[in-house]
Amino acid sequence: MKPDDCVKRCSELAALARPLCPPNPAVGCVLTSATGELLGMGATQVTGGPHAEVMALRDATARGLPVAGATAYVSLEPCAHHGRTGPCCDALIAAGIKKVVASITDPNPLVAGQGFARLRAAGVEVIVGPGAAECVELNIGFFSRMLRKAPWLRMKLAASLDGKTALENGLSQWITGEAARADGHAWRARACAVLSGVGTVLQDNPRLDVRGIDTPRQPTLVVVDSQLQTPPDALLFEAKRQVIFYAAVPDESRQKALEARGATVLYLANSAAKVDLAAMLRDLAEREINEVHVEAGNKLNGSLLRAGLVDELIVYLAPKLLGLGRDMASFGPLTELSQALPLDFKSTAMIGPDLRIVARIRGRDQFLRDAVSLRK
Ligand code: AOF
Ligand code: ZN
Repeated sequence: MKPDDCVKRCSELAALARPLCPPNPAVGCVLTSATGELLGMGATQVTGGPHAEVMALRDATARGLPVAGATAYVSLEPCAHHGRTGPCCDALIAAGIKKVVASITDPNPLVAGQGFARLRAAGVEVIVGPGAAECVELNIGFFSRMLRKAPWLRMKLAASLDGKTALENGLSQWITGEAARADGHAWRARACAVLSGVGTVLQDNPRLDVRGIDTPRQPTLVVVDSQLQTPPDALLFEAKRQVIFYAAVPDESRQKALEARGATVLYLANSAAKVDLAAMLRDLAEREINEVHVEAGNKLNGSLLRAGLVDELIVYLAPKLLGLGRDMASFGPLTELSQALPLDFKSTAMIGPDLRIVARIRGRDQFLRDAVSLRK
């Protein structure tokens, strides 16, 4: 295999592992002989399971192929710490790997260059860089959690072409088509948490879980509910997954009723007796939440945008006009056009009859570019 193909295969292996391994980053590894023959491949397994490098070494063993003197391509720096598993850099050294081509330094402070240092100290040649952009995009939430101590926050919106998410009377089911809704579930599935607000819970009684997709795990559901108004018989309790309520005003009996349904209730109030959203995101990062997928109403959407906490929008636009109705997010009114929130369109795609736009709040991904340019 050519070096470029090995780097590409690592990204592909990592992408396949992506639904399995959060909060771990998705990593791929390819082992080749000095003459470029494929010896083994692997990817990160479910949390607590082996990392990509160990899977690739095992694959070579299973094929009966010796790896002494081989090159390891890997889409993240091999780890140097004892976490849920042992250090991959030591496993590579012990196997006699002579060269490591890694995409990017692991931002985890427990690793952060130490994996490369240990490999070099053992006489292994280390090259860093190929495939870095792919690795950070695939693991955007992991990089965000490690480098910003906050999850990557993606807000999903479904609207008519004139930007309405519901009629004035609240009717919203359904504006976009089935294909767009299925695509939305795929984005939910890749997140560590789905975030919504009590307004949506009371209005729509949604489940907010991943359906119609074969997924090994359900994202945690996070509900912003200042006064704990969620009814204990809400449909969201039907799905098997962790549910966390962030509240502001303590209420012991409501708290107990929600806890009796298996939920966790946390109080994080700001001075206005509302949930401190920035503190909530820091708390979620401490709970190993990498990507947060927001599906909420215009109030919570507006609060998150006003607080400068949104990184990315994923907008499904249906080819119809609804006229007067509900907006995507309530903030403003702004008084100058220069106050507009600047975005960069990242991608557009047709999803069935609807249009999907992924847009980033300008500058929010600077930490990724910094991480890519860092070569250790
Ligand atoms: C690697 N290869 O495939 C991945 C790595 O608790 P542990 O032992 O599973 O370690 C988790 C950390 O390992 C994670 O935070 C990240 O720094 C690194 N992930 N490292 O060498 C892999 N997924
Ligand atoms: Zn490792």
